[in-house]
Amino acid sequence: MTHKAGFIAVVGRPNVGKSTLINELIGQKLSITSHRPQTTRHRIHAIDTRENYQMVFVDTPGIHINNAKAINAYMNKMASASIDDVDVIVWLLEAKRWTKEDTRVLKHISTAQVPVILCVNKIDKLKDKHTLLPFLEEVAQKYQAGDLFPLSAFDKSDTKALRALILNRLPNQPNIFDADYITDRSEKFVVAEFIREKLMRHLANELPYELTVQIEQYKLDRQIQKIVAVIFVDRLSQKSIVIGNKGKMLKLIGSESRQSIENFLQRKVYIKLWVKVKQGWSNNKHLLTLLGYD
Ligand SMILES: Nc1nc2c(ncn2[C@@H]2O[C@H](COP(=O)(O)OP(=O)(O)OP(=O)(O)O)[C@@H](O)[C@H]2O)c(=O)[nH]1
Ligand SMILES: [Mg+2]
Repeated sequence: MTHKAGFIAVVGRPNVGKSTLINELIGQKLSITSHRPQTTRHRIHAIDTRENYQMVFVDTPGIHINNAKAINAYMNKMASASIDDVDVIVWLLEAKRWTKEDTRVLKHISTAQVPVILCVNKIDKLKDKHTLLPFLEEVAQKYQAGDLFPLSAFDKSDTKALRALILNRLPNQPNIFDADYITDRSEKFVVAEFIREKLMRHLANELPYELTVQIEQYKLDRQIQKIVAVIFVDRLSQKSIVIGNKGKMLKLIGSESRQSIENFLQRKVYIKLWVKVKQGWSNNKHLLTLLGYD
């Protein structure tokens, strides 16, 4: 039996469903998702190892146009760098929604030297499926991909078919990582991201991107994972939003984070959250490095 393995970059503009699709493809929640654009900030590998293959998915921040802040430049750089050095590119679009940012992604993709699978996601949202065909034709005019694949990330038969398509394009080679690896990131990193996911889901409307999470303490104490994390905000006024009326918001963030983390770690978790102001972190290269954006 031949064994296949390789890196698959999943790229596209923010909010098209890259992280959702990767979680579905590997069958485990690893990458954080939310209804807000620019949820993913760091490149992360999600590894799926089976008897006959190892797929290493590279989740990337959405390529976007607003480049003003240092963090935006960092995110775009991470995303475009991921297009090189992979074996397959999955480029994700959203059904019937081509934007200027998709045109920007197209520019990066057009120089790619590896097979590109162009996926049109969220087709479950279309009321009339017949309207998809003209969109696919329009897309095919802009870019001739090896494969054009409409799907819904939530549809198991779609993700199964996509997995087979990816497998077809992977080179024959042994595993790249140990079979029991699921990511290149540390447990602590994933835990911090899960907390940030809850913040994005509940508060992104109030504080778009001015949030980051740092784990201050992480230790196993009699089978219980003890976690102390600090939520950094940009301004003092944002601190009270995160804490909420009588501390309600922070409590909710804490309890939802605990559930996700327990699911991921498969052990009991105790979590304590603090909120601190670190002014201007999202536009300060030095602070970005200190907070792990390097
Ligand atoms: N209806 C529908 N919603 C989807 C589908 N795939 C993803 N979504 C939703 O789209 C939103 C964005 O999903 P993400 O996976 O966070 O998108 P992303 O491309 O990783 O976004 P960034 O990390 O910000 O670049 C979430 O609310 C998802 O639940 C789909 O196939 N159908
Ligand atoms: Mg994402």
